[in-house]
Amino acid sequence: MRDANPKTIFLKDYQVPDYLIHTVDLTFDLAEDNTLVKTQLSLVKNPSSSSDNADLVLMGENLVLHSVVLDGQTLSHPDYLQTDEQLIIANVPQQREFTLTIENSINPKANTALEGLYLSNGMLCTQCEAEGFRKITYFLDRPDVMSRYTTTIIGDKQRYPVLLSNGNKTGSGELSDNKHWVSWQDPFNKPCYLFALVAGQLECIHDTYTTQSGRVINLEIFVEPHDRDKCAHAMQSLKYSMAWDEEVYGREYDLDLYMIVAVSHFNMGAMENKGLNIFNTKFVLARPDTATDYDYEHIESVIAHEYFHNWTGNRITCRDWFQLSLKEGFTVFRDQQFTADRTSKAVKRIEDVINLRTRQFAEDAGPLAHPVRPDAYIEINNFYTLTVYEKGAEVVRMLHTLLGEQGFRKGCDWYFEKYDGQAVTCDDFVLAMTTTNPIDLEQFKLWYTQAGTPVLTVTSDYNATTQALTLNIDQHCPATPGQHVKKPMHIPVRFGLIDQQGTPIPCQVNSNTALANELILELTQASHTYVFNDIKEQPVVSLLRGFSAPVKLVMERSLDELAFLLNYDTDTFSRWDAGQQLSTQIILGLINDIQNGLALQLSPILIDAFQNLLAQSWQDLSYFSLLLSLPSETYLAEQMPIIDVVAIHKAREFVTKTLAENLQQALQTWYLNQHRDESGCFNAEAIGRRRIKNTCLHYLTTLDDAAIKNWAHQQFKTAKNMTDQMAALSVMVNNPHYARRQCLMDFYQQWQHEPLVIDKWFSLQASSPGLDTYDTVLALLKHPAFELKTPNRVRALIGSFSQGNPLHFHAANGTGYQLLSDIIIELNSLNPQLASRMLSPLTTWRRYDDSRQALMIAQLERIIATEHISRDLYEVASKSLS
Ligand code: B3K
Ligand code: ZN
Repeated sequence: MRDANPKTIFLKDYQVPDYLIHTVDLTFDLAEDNTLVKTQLSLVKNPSSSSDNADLVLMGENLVLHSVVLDGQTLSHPDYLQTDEQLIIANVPQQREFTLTIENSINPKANTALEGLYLSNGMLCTQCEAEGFRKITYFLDRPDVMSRYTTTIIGDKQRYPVLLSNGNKTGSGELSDNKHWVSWQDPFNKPCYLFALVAGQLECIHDTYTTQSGRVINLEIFVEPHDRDKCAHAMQSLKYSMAWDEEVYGREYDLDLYMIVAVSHFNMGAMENKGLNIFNTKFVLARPDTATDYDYEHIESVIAHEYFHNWTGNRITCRDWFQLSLKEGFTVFRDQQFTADRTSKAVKRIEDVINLRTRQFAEDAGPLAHPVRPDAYIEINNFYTLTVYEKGAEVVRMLHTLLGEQGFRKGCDWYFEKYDGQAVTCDDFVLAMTTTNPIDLEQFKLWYTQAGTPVLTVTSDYNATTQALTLNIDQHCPATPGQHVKKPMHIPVRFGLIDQQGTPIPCQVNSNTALANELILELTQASHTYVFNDIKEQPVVSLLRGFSAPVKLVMERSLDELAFLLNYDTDTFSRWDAGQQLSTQIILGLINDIQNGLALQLSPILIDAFQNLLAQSWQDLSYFSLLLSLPSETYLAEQMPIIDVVAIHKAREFVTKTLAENLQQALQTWYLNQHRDESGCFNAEAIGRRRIKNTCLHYLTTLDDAAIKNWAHQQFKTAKNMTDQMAALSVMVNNPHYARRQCLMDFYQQWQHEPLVIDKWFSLQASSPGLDTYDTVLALLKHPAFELKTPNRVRALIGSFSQGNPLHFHAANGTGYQLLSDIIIELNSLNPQLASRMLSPLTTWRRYDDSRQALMIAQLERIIATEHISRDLYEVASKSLS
């Protein structure tokens, strides 16, 4: 372990920094294996600090220190002390500003952790969030130290013709030895996690954007030369994002230049460095023949997300890393709103809820559950979680729901105005909302501090004589690690009633409020009873519309009632959700039958419901496809007390195939009507056509029908866009198909020079339910294109197998677990962040049967015994075992 006793950092111990850094002047002399860094800092004792210690403690890791100069005086021991993680300078001036100059060197080539300055395909680039700047130089590496930066980069002209950093370019020139230099100045104060440097042989795609106030901003996307034809969509997305933030939040861009660089080796999606975003190539590069509709949508939303950070994250940043959701939850909410506006509101909401309910709910119910604002961590990189991001966004969404569009905007305006240039907390964000709106959010703040997913238990009773509907809602939040007793939360529940013809019934919470077709019930107590009067007939209750709160809803409903809501609910989310609950109940019943050795029979209610859907005409074909999609195996697993991966897979397959058998004609008609050549259209109609067509193909190819198998094969061979080609290949890989091997080989041949497409090829094979998947994964690990140092490749092969293939990963003999642990142990020394992320499927061992539990625990114990285990891996492995 890096540290024999990994230290836990607590929010309650937060102290203001003892020193502030006004200016940072950096000079880099680049070389792959030995980059020299000269840092000149102007520092001052922080007037708000109460410490009387005159030592300055800087953080630094893996640095070779050459010299330390204080106000022109070269220091030597014992004026300074160097440890593995710190540089302590004794007796610095307390009453005046002072200058510290440090020279050190680093080795980007040896940096496989991809944090700090590292090498990717010959290009040098940085990743500093959360604590990577300390791997570049000694510094006060914490977000509440904000400084003005100038950066000079010196490098070889051939190897590094492009030299970039934050802000505006202020100078450049030639040097001897075939070198050149470029200087950059960032006029905005920023924390060091937003620092960035890029150097390499890059092509620049240039465009401009004129802001609403008339300023012309230069937009530049830098990529490796062979990728220059894949940047148009990213550029367009950036322009849409800039216009949207002006229109919806009144936020304009502040520098004259906005740069994006795409790199192949990246631990996450992208990074919002001031004026110089660095992106995983996956979220920049797209051409219709290489990227699917899904990729296009993700690129647009990640470009937007990083752009939106300029205000929510950069201009106003986090006081400490516990406040991470201040910038991430809010920015995710903003990118969700943007995508909803740009595509289909209904589809976007459903996709976000699917992600939340399958993945975040599992996190919230597992050994690593933590509040949206965690109160302790060992390694902050482990807290870039679904809870901080996605649940954090739901918390902001609830504020939006409670305050309304205008009230929320007033709060945001105040927040931007008041805290611009500062490092603040989640409480400050809530304060902005209460200052500008007549609302008490004290109880609401529990959403930031209480972990776990609240469960709402609902009963309703209609009395025909009194014409009253009584609705009872109880809330309960289960215990999570370290939090055994929970308080009731403030929960907005969107609600409506429908009559037997599907018409909304106006209702009111009490006689003082107006009648409305839809209400927001604000739960604050453990139990609430609402009585709705003058309800002339037995109504159907539609609850948690739009998924107005991140909670689990428990309400007994008959299959008929769910089928009714699937047909009639006026809320697009609740309508879809009724269909999901209908299929879930049916599949869970079949799982039970499988476990009891009974013959399977599919309820005609589901067949009729789907038939009904297929018989209608639809405006939004993407929404229609979602209505036709069954809940995933992962979602179904979450609904079971003990997960039975084999029965889940069998039951779901049975339902898919039986629906296909019964609805073959209608599915074929939809497929054939929507299957047309759309080489490059990325608009809602074309996307919808592809989506519904491929959903139908997915059902149809479960049938043993030679004609349909040919359709898939033909679609694969003639596809002009990646969505169609991939959809065809995927049904051929996931079902027995005569051309499976051949098409997989052809696909590789066709795309071997496009790494992002080859990732799809790895991922598809690793997630196949086919019998030979485990052996295939073993073989792919030895494939020349597999590379443990490339996170995208590891995620494509190992991530898809362990997180997207429950059937094979949880094979009863434990081979899946062993394979994953072998990889994690190797990754531990190469890339601790990636190793710890890959561990997540093993942490849920409590959810499986005794025999699988024992096998999973054995692997976790093996991992925890790894020599030199990283903090990242240690924290996740030990918490999941304890
Ligand atoms: N802020 C970065 C995430 C950095 C993760 C560090 N381990 C990307 C984003 O959320 O926009
Ligand atoms: Zn973010």
